Amino acid sequence: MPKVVIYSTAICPYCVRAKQLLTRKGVEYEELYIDGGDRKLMREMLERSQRRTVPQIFIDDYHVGGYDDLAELNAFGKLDPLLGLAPHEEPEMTQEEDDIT
Ligand SMILES: N[C@@H](CCC(=O)N[C@@H](CS)C(=O)NCC(=O)O)C(=O)O
Repeated sequence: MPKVVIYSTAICPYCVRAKQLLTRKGVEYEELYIDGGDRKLMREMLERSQRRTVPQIFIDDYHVGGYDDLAELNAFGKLDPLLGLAPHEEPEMTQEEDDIT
């Protein structure tokens, strides 16, 4: 499974949403707090993402972006392949359900 890294801060509703989405998928992630007094981490996030807001999410070296970007990838079915998750298969219809449609 690829490594997921989230640059975040202690108070950050968008970070919470991003983490919830990943947790729902059973994906583990490493969270790096850029407000913990370690300026190196802040610089690292700026250099890697060219963005100043949190969260900034990386799947291995792929820069996803923020929560909106993560949610959009998910809505278009592009997130699971990036995460190495098996494609979601719709259950086959029973004959009865098929007759209705
Ligand atoms: N559209 C962005 C919004 C991110 C955002 O606004 N994050 C807030 C914290 S929850 C932030 O970094 N605010 C500081 C700023 O705007 O400079 C996303 O979905 O990640």
